[in-house]
Amino acid sequence: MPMNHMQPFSLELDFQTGIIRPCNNYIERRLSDMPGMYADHEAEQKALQGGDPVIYQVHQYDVPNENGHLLVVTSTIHAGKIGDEYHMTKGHYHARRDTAEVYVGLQGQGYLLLCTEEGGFESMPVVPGTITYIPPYWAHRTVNVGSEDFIFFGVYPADAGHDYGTIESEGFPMLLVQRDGVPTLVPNPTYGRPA
Ligand code: M6P
Ligand code: ZN
Repeated sequence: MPMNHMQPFSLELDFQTGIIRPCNNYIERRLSDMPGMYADHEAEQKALQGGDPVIYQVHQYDVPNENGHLLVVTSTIHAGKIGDEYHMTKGHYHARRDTAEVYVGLQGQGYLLLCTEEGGFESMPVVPGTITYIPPYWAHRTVNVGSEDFIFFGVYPADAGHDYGTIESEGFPMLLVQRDGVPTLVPNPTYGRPA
């Protein structure tokens, strides 16, 4: 075996919390880390003043960012809303657009929202046991529509990279909000325009 081959390894995944052990890349995103991403800016300001809540946590195990390697990652989105919009991830395209990703629902009630640069949009529920396939060229965002943590596992090419800028400036075509107590997709009034 050539010396530069990496050794196989295994990790422990806690399905109740989404924590991966060991974990060499932990990210915590608070509301202040995603300015202007929620449609209701007044509710955003209020929540920031009220303590800047942690919206989600990401546990990833980093391997070399090289073609051939895969990254494994979990996200734990805490339940809640900013205004009537459910807690969600920032959402991203892959910097290398021709790379896919797979998510597996582990806990809670979530949705996956996807869009393309040509204006395409799709959404699908993600619950424990759901496998979703995110093809190349689709931006992806996840949303917790339940009353407990929404936790999912993901795997994607290690050289994919994250492009946040496109979503930061354009947003997603649709928002997932609570209407009459029910998760409802509504058109994003500022889609395509800087927030
Ligand atoms: C999933 C994966 C990660 C991503 C995380 C949070 O676990 O797609 O690559 O980082 O969700 O989403 P975002 O990076 O958009 O904040
Ligand atoms: Zn991704």
